[in-house]
Amino acid sequence: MTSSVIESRGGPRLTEREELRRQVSEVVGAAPVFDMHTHLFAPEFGGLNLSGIDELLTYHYLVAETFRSAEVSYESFWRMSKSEQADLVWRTLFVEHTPVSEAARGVVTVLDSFGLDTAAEDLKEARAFFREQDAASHLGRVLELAGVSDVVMTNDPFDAREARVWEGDGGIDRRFHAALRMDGLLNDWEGSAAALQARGYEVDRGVSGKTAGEVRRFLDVWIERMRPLYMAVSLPDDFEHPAADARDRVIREVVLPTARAHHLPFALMVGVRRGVNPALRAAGDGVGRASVRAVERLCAENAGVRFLATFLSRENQHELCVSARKFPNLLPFGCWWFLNNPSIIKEITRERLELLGTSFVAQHSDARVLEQLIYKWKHSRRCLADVLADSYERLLESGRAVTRAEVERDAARLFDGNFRAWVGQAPPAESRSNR
Ligand code: FIX
Ligand code: ZN
Repeated sequence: MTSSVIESRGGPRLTEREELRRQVSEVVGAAPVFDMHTHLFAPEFGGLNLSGIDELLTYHYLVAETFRSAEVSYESFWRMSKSEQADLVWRTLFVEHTPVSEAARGVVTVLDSFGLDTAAEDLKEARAFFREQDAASHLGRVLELAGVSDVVMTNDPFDAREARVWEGDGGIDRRFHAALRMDGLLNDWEGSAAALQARGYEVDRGVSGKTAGEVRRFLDVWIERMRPLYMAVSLPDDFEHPAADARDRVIREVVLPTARAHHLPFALMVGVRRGVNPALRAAGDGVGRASVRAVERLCAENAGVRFLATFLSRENQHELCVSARKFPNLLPFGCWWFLNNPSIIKEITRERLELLGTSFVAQHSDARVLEQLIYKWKHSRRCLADVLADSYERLLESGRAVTRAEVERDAARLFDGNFRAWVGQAPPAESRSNR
């Protein structure tokens, strides 16, 4: 036993600041992650899988940043091939400027983790490296480097490329799980109604008559096929509930009954302003402060439904914590998109720990390109370790020192356990046998 610890029944208590911080960093650095929201796909989805340096550099976060510094018109950028775009992004953000933004630093973290030159003049070495990788072992290596045990995809029941896999005979890689995305139904009801009619469902634009039952029948089929862990939707900053629109009717008459019937949580991702600058395409979405009350009302009216919620605006974060204190059927998750920056992750996580203890999901990656898992989780782990260590230090000042076992329990809850419990997934075999 060192002088920095005192034995207790739960293991040594960490009474010395430096040792405490060292152990927190070690535990948080190694805790397995259940990545509850990504845009990645299981290997069986073939071409939908994005990987490699060209995909990393043409991530929409970096495309938006490139337009701020490169002398290029939207038209000529979109006319370029993917590798020409990647070359331009690299030259602009990594050679001509210093890659200090979070998304640019992320690429540096990825290159560094594979031992590649992070300050190269061009992409020759990186391209050769990714070309040589065997897809299956590369996937295993990335998950290992990121410390991710499980990945939740974003699955669109209207996407024909996905449908071919779901409708096929083979299973999918067990490390990947489905999430049934409802954006089509809830953000483009007219388009979805037409698509459903084309598939033989008796629906109408006014969401009347047989419509709700027919859409539920459609969802039942997809739930049977995908076995999703939850249903999810991204919502605009002006989302309201109740509201006199098709979206609200579909939520009340289709989504909530489906959630009850299948015991499926409903994830709300609120505050995106799609197409603020359409010329930027996928990079053109913005953010707006949204109504947390709309989510509160959904939670209050549907006590039997479990909701997951994340808001895109920094200004909504405190209110979300307060709502979660009022509604045990509300689980806040992640630091989404424009919030996924160390300064804001730390602020939000501190706020959540102070108001909710460890009863939230600390982070999701939102990765679109496989190797992003490495940087997103490495950077987020660093933030969580700092913030948790600060909390434990304050606890120490108040008279209670934590044990390493308690730190492990907290990290496991924040990265894995809270989400697993919410979606009814059994804990991993190892921790089950430890109980
Ligand atoms: O709606 C979403 O799931 C968003 O995360 C994406 O649409 C967004 O483009 C993104 O990649 C953010 O990280
Ligand atoms: Zn997303």
